Amino acid sequence: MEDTLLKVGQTGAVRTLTLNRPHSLNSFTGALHEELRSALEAAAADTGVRCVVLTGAGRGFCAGQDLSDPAVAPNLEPGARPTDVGNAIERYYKPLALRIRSMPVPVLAAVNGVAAGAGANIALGCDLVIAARSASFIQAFSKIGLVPDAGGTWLLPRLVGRAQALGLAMLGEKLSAEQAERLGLIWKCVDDAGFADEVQTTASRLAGLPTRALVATRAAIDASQHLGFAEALSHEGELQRGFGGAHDYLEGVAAFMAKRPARFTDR
Ligand code: T3D
Repeated sequence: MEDTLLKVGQTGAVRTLTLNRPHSLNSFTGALHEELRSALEAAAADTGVRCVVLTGAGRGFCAGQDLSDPAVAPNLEPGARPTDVGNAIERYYKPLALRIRSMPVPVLAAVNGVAAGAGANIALGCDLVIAARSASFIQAFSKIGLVPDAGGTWLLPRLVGRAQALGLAMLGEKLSAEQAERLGLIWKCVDDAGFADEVQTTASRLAGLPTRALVATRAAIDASQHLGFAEALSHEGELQRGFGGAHDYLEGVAAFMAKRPARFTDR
């Protein structure tokens, strides 16, 4: 057994959260959910954190729900009431997906190995996904009689379009990191040897950028799904009105004019 279900590390302003149940490919139990929830809350509240990296220990990123967890395992006793799997979604997966989407800092999924079921969709809900070339993505739900959750039905068609979303979700085939990059499902696939460096470099870059503008960019892109073009233009105008008076804008322009690197501090 691991000492801790979630490892928490910090390099500069980058907080790294490592799912740490490698014997079951970091599948989720209620206890792991609770630890991850607390760690995300702590990162959100800590102004010294400007980027969160989510990754997995061992050879997997996350295999979704731990199917051996008695809280979700089907009750096979004759006449037994069916297990309410929806409870796990409402209690854990929906809050987790929403928390990641509303973090006050960018969230980078560093997919080190297989990401299956809710594990895949939690990764896809992060702002950037970098995968090691040996990693893979599986919408494993159809194989066990479920539908994609943890945001999958929303994320997949928006990331790759309806045709690919349905293919991935219905067939549940393993998609290599390279295929995922080619489809536009993820930001980048990198060689295993350079994976850790690429993750740290990208996370540090994100941490050095104007955090509040990055987070507003995420929200604006998500909001644009429900807006017409003219409404999106107006929304952008409102946002720029706010950001134009913020310290980071003054600093960004001053740094550009002085030909020096900017030091963004708003959070
Ligand atoms: O159910 C609810 O509560 C609702 C919520 C649902 C959300 C979901 O995420 S549903 C989807 C759940 N996940 C899956 O169905 C994926 C199950 N796992 C797999 O299909 C395969 O393990 C993988 C394709 C991910 C990887 O295959 P492979 O061959 O590389 O590894 P493996 O040998 O299958 O797994 C290694 C070990 O991890 C193995 O244990 P062992 O035999 O060495 O003791 C395996 O049982 C364990 N493991 C992998 N995934 C899970 C798991 N144990 C529990 N739950 C898992 N999800």
